[in-house]
Parts: sequence; C-alpha cells; structure tokens
Amino acid sequence: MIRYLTSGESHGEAIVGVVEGVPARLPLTPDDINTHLARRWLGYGRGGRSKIENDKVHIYSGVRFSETLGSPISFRIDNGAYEKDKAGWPEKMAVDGDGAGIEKVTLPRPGHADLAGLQKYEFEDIRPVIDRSSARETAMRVACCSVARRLLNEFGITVGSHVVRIGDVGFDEPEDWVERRNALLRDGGARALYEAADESATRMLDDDMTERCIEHIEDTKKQRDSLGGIYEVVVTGVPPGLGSYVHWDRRLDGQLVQAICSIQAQKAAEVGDGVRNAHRPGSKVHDPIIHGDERDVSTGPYARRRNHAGGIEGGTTNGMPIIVRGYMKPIPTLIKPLDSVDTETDEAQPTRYERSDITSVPAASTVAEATVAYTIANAFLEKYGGDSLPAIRRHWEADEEARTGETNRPDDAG
Ligand code: EPS
Repeated sequence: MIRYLTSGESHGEAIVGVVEGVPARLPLTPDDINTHLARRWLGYGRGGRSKIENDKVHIYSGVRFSETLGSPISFRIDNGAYEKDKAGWPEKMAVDGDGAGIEKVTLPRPGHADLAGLQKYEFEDIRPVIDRSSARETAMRVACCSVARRLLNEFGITVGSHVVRIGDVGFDEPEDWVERRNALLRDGGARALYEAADESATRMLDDDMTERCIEHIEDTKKQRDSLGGIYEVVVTGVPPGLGSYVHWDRRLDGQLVQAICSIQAQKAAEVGDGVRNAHRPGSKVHDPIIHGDERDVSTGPYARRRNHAGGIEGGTTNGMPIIVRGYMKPIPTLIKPLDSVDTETDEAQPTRYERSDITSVPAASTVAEATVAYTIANAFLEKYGGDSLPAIRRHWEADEEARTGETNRPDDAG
C-alpha cells in the first residue's frame, strides 16, 4: 500500500511531502512529476498567484539513478509567493518569534474553512486556517500521486480528465460528450483524453463550449463573483477485479468518491452516471454484457455496450473504463463582499477584497486525476503487489495470461 503525507502552508517557504510504500525499481524522474504540476496550472480563470508560482519538485530521497529504491520518497516544492509577493510572508509566517506586530486576520469568509477552523483550533488569528486549508496543498498531492500514476503507466493504465461545466455553461447530459470522449479513449486511452482537454483553455472537449465558458468567466469577474463546476475523470486499461464487494472499505466506488471529496472545495462525486441512474428504470441503466469481437474499450474477454456503471459493479472493476465525476463549489474568496462578523469584536462586517481565482475547476480536474490514480494504484497493489516492479509484473502477467489467454505487455503509456 502506498501512503503519503503533505505538510506546508500556502504562504510559507515550501510545501513538502513523503510517499511511502512505493515498490523498488520503478523508473521515476522529476519530469514525471513536473509535467503534471504544470498541468495543474492550466485553465482560464486563475488569479494573480498563477503568475508567481513556477512549481518544480525537488526530490531529496528514495530515488537513485532515476529508479525508486523502495524507501520513502521525499519532495519539496517552493512557494514562489513567499519571496515574490512583497506581502512580508517571511515575517508573517515565521517559524520562530511571538508574532508581535503582525496584524491578525479576523474576518472569516463564508464558505471557507476560516470560521470552522478558528473555532476548532481556538486560534485568535484566521491566518493559519487560511494557509493550511488552501488548495495550494494540492500541488504536493499532485507530486505524491504522480508516483502512483507512474506505476500504473507501467501496466498500460492511464488516468485523464476533462471539464464538462463551469457555472452556468457546459454540457447538460453525458450523451453530449461521450462520443467525443470514447473516440479519444479508443485512440489513445485516458492519456489522449487529457492531452485533448489540455489544448482547451477550460479543459473542455469542445471549442465553442470553451469560448462560451471564457465569456462566462469574464462576466463573472466583472460581477466580482466566482464559479464552480463539474469535471470527469476517466481511467483506462484497468483490469477487472480491482476492489471488492466483500467488505465496505474495500469497495472501490466508495474509495473513489472519498478521493474526489478529499480535495478542497469538491462537494460531491458520482461513479459513472450515478446521479442520472437514480432517475431511470433498471433496463435503461444496467450495461448489457457482451463477449468477443463486439467489444469497445476494455481488457479481457467480456465487455459492455455502454458504461453507465462507470466500470465498477459491486465495488469491483469490470474491465470497462472507470468514470468518476467531481462537483466543485464556487471558490469562497470573492471580490464581492459577503456578510460576515469580525471575530475580535463580534461586529457585523462585509468581507474584504482579496486576490482570488474566479474559478479553478480546470485545476481541480487535474488534481482529481492524481487522487484517483492514487486510489487505483492501491487497489492494483492490493491485487498484484510486490516489493519491486519486476515482482509486481510477474503477478500481473500471470493473471493477464490466465484471464485473456495471452501475455499483454503494454508500452509505457505515459
Ligand atoms: C487559494 C487561494 C489562492 C490560489 C491558491 C489557492 O492563493 P492566494 O490566496 O495566495 O492568492 O492561488 O492556489 C494555489 C496557490 C495553487 O498552487 O493552486 C485558496 O484559498 O485555496
């Protein structure tokens, strides 16, 4: 089992992470991680901070000559804002001293962790809550989870995503995008999907929709407001039999929903057409089973004509692509003031203007790729695990051979 810890404040010196449980002999370079760190900054609607950060990971340990050692891997990503902001972060976030003379933040933003965090940790200053609850932490999550992603790639499993809605503008029904999505998956798996999405300023699969979303974001900015949205994460090349129905905490669908909702501002997740399926009769929902040449995208002898289940039945993968959608709330840091209360004086006060993104749904979609990859990698290791990449490969190949009657060695799928 791979596990990871992150530490770091948004305006502190750096964020750091440790990943433990990674098998030995996995090829890994900083580029495998930096590629996805750069993708996390894609997307129209980010604020001033996007011009300051240039996320690059520094690997301290656990890797030698571009291969993992089986020992914990440690990372550091510097916060550009710490030095570049001219806001005095080295003093405001100092590790030592007593904070004398540093102005406290006492106006909690509705929708943010500010007030809940202040009450929970009995702070007098909201700053520590702002800084740790910030989605800045997702940079390190992407770094840590990129290791899991690299492992999956060795077995032809790729993870991609695309945005389907930002605020009021987007596709209404999966039928509006599945054809385009499935054509990409057929061509090059989930990697082709994310590469196509990365071409769009809003990570959408449709140029017209991208333009309409950009206009919507610009209008929202004029109204000094913010937007949430919906995105879809897809995993291809997944063998059947990951996860299980035998116990609640082994159900992969439950784990995937947690993977999405563990990301800052993600408030709901569905597996396959989970939400719409609740409105339809069973005959229109459950995916008929087929065998042989009639298959679409799958591994193994069985497949489905459609994939409303999102590749998971009974908490277990069925060989079809895994599909999970995430629902993000609008960012709570608004330019427009909202009613709040000063926690020092208990006087009613409108929130103050702060540097802010208008939307970060495209970024959230790339972070969700990372957390989904981590979840799938652990389900994969539960079934095929070993101390080193060669050991895992032997387990996986034996299973593939038994299931498909042939040895399947995918190229590094990226
Ligand atoms: C964030 C607020 C903004 C975002 C930040 C997340 O930062 P700041 O308050 O410094 O302007 O830019 O996102 C990142 C720094 C990042 O790396 O994604 C928040 O409150 O969650």
